[in-house]
Amino acid sequence: MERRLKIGITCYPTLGGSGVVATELGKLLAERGHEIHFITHSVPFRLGHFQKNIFYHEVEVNDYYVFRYPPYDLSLASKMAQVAKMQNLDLLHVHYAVPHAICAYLAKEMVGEGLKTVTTLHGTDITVLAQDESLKDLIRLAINKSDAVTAVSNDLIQETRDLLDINKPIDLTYNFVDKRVYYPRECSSLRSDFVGKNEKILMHISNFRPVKRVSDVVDIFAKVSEHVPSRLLLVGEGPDLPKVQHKIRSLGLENKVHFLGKQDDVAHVISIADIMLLPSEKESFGLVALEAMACGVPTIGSFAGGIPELVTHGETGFLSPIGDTEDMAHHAISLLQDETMYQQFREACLHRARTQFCNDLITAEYERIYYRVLGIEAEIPVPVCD
Ligand code: GMT
Repeated sequence: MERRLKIGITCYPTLGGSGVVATELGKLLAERGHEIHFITHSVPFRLGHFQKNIFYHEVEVNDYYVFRYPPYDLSLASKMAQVAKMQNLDLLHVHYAVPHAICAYLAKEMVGEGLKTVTTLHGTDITVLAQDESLKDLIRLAINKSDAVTAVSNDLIQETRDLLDINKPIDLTYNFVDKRVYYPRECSSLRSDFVGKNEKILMHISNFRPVKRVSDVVDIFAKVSEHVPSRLLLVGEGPDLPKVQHKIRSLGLENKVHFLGKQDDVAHVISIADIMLLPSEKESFGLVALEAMACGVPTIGSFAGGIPELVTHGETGFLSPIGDTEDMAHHAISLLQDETMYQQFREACLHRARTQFCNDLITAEYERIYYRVLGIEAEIPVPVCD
């Protein structure tokens, strides 16, 4: 192995795709022999059991009585600097620009140039927050001060350039799936809890925020269920959940829709689905569509953001303009009614996930970036993913 690195990782530990990517990446890097220090306010939810080379440092917020708003960001920056000095870290890799990238910059100012910083942009840190004039300059500063910046799709790279007028290079680091976890699971018994032999399952997984357009999911399902005996499984929770529940009741679909709440064993749950629905308004990549792809489940979704870089229209799923639920339903119906086409899509999904987005490939990409910012000459072979 090339020189073993000591890396601090900061992410949102309790929710979201960026936290999943950061945690899974940390675990994979640790397996490859690097020393990983998670610096977060709680244990990352995907961390799982004890693993060699992984350490966790909790950020504690100082809530001194004069503070109306206890300064989490400053506590995080101090903790990053403290861990970096104590553990002799080579670099800090932060996920999501706000506030993590700016905290990393502060930490570097405290530690000195020896500490390098890498920022990964995940989505709404740019597509929503960088549109906010009160944050724009701060996000630009954070990006410009990072030794390397990566983003999870070409679309997000372009949007970052356009919104923030950034000229520095931004590396592309797609989301990935661990092929040892995401593959089609045997799930006939779980499936039979929800559907009969000739019924299909449509699924949506998200944090039910407005950008996910979960109401569109219900509209698509309402149209599909008129033609194909089917059920809709909704996984996750969030602010739009009550609105969605109301819509389901008003359309009289209560008996055909199941709410599964938050689920940990996503690979198992996804494996029972026939189609994943992702009609988002904004989606820098769409990790859930990749997880579905790796389990052999095609996605019907929108052309938003980076989704077309992941879902090949007409091969591993179908995409439509944002909000065009009629077209999305039409695609879902034709796919579900044509078994031969469905099997072709399934095979294409499995192949694309394994070869283009496998864990080994993307982890090696991140390693290459780390060695580059540290000025270490390293030969990282391109892994063969088949
Ligand atoms: O940007 C967000 O909304 C948060 C973030 C998260 O933590 O879930 O999601 C983004 O990051 C994921 C991992 O890189 C991407 O797969 C999601 O597409 C992206 N979400 C959006 O762009 C809405």
